[in-house]
Amino acid sequence: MGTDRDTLLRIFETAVTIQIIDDKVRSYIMSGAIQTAWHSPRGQEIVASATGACLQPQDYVVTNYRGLHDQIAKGIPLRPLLAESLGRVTGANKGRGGPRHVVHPQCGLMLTTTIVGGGLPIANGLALASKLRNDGRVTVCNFGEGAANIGAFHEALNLAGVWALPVIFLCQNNGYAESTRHEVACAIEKVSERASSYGIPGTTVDGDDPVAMYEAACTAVERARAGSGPTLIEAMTHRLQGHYVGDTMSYVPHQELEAQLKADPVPRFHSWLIDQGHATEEVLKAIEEDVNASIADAFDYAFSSEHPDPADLLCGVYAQGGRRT
Ligand SMILES: Cc1ncc(C[n+]2csc(CCOP(=O)(O)OP(=O)(O)O)c2C)c(N)n1
Repeated sequence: MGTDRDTLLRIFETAVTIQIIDDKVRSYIMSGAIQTAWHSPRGQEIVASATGACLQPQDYVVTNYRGLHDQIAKGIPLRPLLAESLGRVTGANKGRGGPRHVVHPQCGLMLTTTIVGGGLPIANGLALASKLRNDGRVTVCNFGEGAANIGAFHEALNLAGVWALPVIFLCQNNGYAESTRHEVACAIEKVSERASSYGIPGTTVDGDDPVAMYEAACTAVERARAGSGPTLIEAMTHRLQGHYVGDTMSYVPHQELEAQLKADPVPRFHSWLIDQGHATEEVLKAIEEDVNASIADAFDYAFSSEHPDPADLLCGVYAQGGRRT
């Protein structure tokens, strides 16, 4: 395994990409330049970036409406990703899905769903297909701790355990499901303890720690790829923005939010890389400049693309294709 310098810098580059894009999308929404619903993954960048670094291009990922970080970490090219987020015809899904329904099968991003807990049984289906085909792929299924209280979570973990499916259930525990704190909705402290009910390993990890997150994800990926079955990872993290853009977070105690904002994992990772001697300020600056250039190019592409033609609305909906006459 081992988190070598290249891997750490790759994780950093992905995390910075997520952070900058998310900050820009929110500011475009607030200025009225774009109109979309948006659920920010700020604060959860390291979970996705470190996990993505353990995966192969052919592996599958399932995510939810807060999935920008998972989509970027799976390697979806920024142009079609941002064009989709802006609802443009050049988007990954021709602008019809928007940010909360992105799929990009060529990159292994198989589902972005708004149905809380809905991704878990679907991830099992993908993993079952891989197992039957013996193609060596693993599936990572991302969801929040709120989703771990949905029936589908329990059904999916049970079946994955029984069939030893090559799937990693990655619970991104950001402490809140909309405005509901974890402890008000769940009688046990650690979601990962639930794994034992289904005969699979469960672990809780600091999701904001790139090394710990990378090692936990790689262990689970190796186990799944070796045919030994699923793992439940609970990655402890924080949501630095509201549930959606416009949510004022009045339900989060002021001091708690202040402390979390101070501990923003991306700048913390930046300082850590320098303190540990993995990179200099110049190296990280060069990475950030490259990232900014790619993002500027992708936003230009998205903004200069057309919205879908309403006349094409039903194309691709029915098996026969084409327009309904
Ligand atoms: C089946 C279902 N129930 C309720 C909702 C409404 N809803 C949207 S997001 C959300 C909170 C989910 O919290 P969590 O799973 O912790 O994920 P997070 O938003 O924190 O990433 C809820 C209840 C939904 N989309 N789907």
